[in-house]
Amino acid sequence: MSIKLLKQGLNGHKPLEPMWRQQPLKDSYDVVIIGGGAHGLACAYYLAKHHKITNVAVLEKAYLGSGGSGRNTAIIRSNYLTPEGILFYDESVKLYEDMAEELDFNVMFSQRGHLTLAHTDASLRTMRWRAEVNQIQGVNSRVIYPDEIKKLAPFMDLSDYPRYPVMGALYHPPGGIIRHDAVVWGYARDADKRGVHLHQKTEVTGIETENNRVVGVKTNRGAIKTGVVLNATAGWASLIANMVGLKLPIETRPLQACVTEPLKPFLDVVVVSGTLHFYLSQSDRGELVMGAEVDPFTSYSMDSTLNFVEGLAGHVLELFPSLAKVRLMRQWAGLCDMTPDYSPIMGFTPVDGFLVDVGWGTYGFKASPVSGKRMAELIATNRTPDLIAPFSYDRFIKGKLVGEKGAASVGH
Ligand code: PYC
Repeated sequence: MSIKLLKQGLNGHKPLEPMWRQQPLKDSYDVVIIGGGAHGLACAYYLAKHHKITNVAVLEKAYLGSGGSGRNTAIIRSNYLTPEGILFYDESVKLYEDMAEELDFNVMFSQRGHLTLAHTDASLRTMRWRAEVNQIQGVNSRVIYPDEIKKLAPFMDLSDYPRYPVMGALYHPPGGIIRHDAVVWGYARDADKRGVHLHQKTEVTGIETENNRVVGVKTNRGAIKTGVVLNATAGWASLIANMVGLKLPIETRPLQACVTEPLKPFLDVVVVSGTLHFYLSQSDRGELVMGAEVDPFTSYSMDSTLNFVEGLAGHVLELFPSLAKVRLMRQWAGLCDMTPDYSPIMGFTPVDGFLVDVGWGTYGFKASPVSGKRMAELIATNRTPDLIAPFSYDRFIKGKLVGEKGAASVGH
């Protein structure tokens, strides 16, 4: 037990301190970050910590972490398909490994391993390909077969009985799950301590430009002068970009997820099946956290549907028939900004001072630390760091796409 925890226990109950302050909205900031999720907060944190840029406002139209950061299934991994994607997400995993100590906040990162199942010869081939590219980039991934899978997930049906029997899996030991709210709160608390202003219930209603250069932001609480705006939103990225007349190659689709009642611990690995379209993990509370592919239509709706849970449950039960009587407790949806190549868009845009950290599809949460760190570096130095250069806006104009569809959660 930590000394801090022991002291708190012995000192008796004290009212909780707010984790960040409510600040007045100033009429000018050096940097305005739109979106109070893990990406925006991480960028604010790194601007303050690494670059001593603290005259920064994070604007969030609802509450911190109310968007994708609080709606994802908290899976962390770096077993991507392209060298660019692998290197990028690998830095993120490493930053997550140090996060609890760095932020002095228990983010409950559990590196329990991540299995992507292969049910056909074709997907086994893709897993071998991914394993090789991962290993070349120094990332720990390898293909394993049912005898080893059985040891990692003893309750999974590895017989010939399921409609799609398991032939093998890409095993990625550093992958795992984390407490997503804690990541948001940890970054928010530290950014606040360093002088960043966090403004909740502050909706951006317009962005002002002069001669193709950002000069300010309009909000429901008043106008702000600034020369740098970072669009770090998910779900609303195209609408924010439209405010400066910029079109993003993004389609927005809902993604649903759900959790069951708590069960005794029985699953100590993250299981993903691209063919059966599901991912499943067991949280530290014992709940099964489950999701599937994005809804098959574009929409800004965050309604949950029966259709979704019926389809998901059918697929999960194919491999875990013993869960048939488990009850669902909660279901929710978030919005995903899908790009044509299933990679994000980060960096400068044709509008001076308007930067983007968008297009995170269903894989944004796991990139929060690295995108925050590297976007902060870009803002501070006015140079694009090599690690994020492949994800620039102009790759769509130059035709240099970074095709990650084969490794983007489940087959969308
Ligand atoms: O990319 O690992 C992933 C993921 C899991 C759920 C949604 N996306």
